[in-house]
Amino acid sequence: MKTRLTELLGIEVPVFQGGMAWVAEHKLASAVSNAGGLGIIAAGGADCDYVRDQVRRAKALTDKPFGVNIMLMNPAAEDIARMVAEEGVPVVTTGAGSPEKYMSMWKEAGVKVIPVVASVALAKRMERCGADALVAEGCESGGHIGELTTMALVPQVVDAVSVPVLAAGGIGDGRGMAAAFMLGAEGVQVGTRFLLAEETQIHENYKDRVARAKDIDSQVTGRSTGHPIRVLRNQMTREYLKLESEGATLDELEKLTLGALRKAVVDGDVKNGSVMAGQIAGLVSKRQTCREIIEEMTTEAQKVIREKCRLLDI
Ligand code: TUI
Repeated sequence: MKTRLTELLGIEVPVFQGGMAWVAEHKLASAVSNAGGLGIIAAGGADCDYVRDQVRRAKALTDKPFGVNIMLMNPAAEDIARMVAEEGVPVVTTGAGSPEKYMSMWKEAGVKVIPVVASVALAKRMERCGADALVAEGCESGGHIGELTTMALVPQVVDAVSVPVLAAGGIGDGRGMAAAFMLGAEGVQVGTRFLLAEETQIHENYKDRVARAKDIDSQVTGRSTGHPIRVLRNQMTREYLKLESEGATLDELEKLTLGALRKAVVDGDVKNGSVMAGQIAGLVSKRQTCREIIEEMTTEAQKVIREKCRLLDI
């Protein structure tokens, strides 16, 4: 499956594994890269030494390209930005901000830079300062989200820039992947489906909660604080949304979400923790290896496109 993106990065299939904080560590990332996609280590809120160690471990497990996602609200973002250049990490993706000030350093180090954007304005700015490609992430995604849906965002970003665009948000199978191509994307980034990958080392309770999720189980906390986060509903979201509707202060709300992702991912407290997952969680229930996920998605995408062409007499 060749697109400008597979050529740019030297990968076999245009599938990125999303840089999920606390979830996407070196074993998952290297498994995805070994399966022909682009595995991504999430820096999340971690410190630089931890991420450097993860990078070195990934290098030991794969000869294929892999990436590091830098969450730009992390106080250690600047140190991590320098570290990925020093370590010669092949690809960096960024989230929750603009990586403008690091771009020239990464370009000089030969790092491919692929910012995650949630608006056309940021997409254009990123292309102007040298982005090699972009991930256009719709608000169906889990975690920190923007305003627009994938269906509305992707074609508008594709029209606004000339670099390759990957679609993210709500893509969990070959049909979603085929739809992304129809919108003009040249690749997809998948998060939620990889939560259930066999190589994903998270608490079994988290996997089980995602596997049991129904279509309407997804909720957004933090709309009033300016940090909207999509999670699966539980005791924490019930309390949070009640407090939020009563006009609670930022401090009161943050008490509920501080360390909440770790609580869910590591401790398996899926009642009081933050179970970040996208709207597609209701479709995700199979435990598979990364290789099986990637192969199934790509062959299904090819099959549905072929069938639709036949049906439409193309
Ligand atoms: O970054 C994400 N998703 C994330 S990061 C994350 S870690 C976290 N944990 C707890 C609390 C808060 C965060 C969990 N999920 N996706 C990429 C993304 N970036 N989505 C939206 C944006 C975005 C939003 C506004 C990017 C830039 C932006 O504005 C920047 C500007 O300067 O215009």
